[in-house]
Amino acid sequence: MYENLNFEVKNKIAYIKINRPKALNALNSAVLDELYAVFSEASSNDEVMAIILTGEGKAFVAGADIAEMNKLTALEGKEMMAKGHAVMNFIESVNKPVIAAVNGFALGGGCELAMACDIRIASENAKFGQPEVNLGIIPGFGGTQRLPRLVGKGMGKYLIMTGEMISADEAARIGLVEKVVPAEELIGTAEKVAKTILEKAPIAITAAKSTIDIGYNLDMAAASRLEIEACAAPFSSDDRKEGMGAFLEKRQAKFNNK
Ligand code: CO8
Repeated sequence: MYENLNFEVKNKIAYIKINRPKALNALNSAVLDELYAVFSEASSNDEVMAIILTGEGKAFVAGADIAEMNKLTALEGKEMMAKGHAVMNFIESVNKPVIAAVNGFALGGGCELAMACDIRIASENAKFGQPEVNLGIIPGFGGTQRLPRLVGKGMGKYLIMTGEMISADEAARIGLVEKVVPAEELIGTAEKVAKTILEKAPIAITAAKSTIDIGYNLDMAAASRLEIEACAAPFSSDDRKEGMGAFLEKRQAKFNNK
């Protein structure tokens, strides 16, 4: 049981909803601990093949909890940042696709949380931003690194140095989100994307995720070697035989996920 989260598993999809709407789902230490725990649970549950993360109410997450942060010494702040990084890095490393269904404000630590997910679907009313400079700090849960990697260095600096809040459409235009849909279609669209991925060979999906994430931080020569090694595992799998065999026999592939 979680105090600040709802968690359920249905049809191979784990649904995680941050449920602290009175504080716009702000990430305090307890929420970060629970996020780590729930992603561990979803990751180790064999029934779960994809994860959808969303928020209750009008926010996805409005950032780290400012009331809690305000009481921290620099050393305690550092510990909180390390905890935030551990959560974001763990989400990124989970060997199942993670889709952020961004239902409202995704600010500061909320934008950082969405960026740690593999794919971001936003409702039309969602808002994104890294407003930390308004509080006298900079992003501390990975934003200075993940944002420029997603939207480019110039746009990353623009958003972090101005603290500007942008619309879902603008976020899609700059590559911060992959799809924008009406609010009532948000979870359905995230499910549709998850189901499309679940129809593919699971070993290929896991290999694609980790090869992209690890390779992104390597030089091209090392990244090429990584891809060659990483493609070897799915290449020798039954799913590869099935996928290619099905194509050649002009039939639908039946992977190990059925
Ligand atoms: N932390 C704590 N409480 C929050 C937060 C937050 N980030 N955001 C909103 N709340 C609370 C409000 O205080 C308010 O509480 P109460 O009802 O008790 O007064 C309640 O949620 C509702 O908020 P508002 O009344 O402000 O709602 P509005 O619709 O008027 O405004 C906004 C919505 C625009 C989202 C506004 O709430 C806002 O600007 N929130 C703060 C956004 C922000 O600055 N986020 C970045 C935080 S810093 C950060 O994430 C850095 C992470 C890494 C650093 C780690 C260092 C340790």
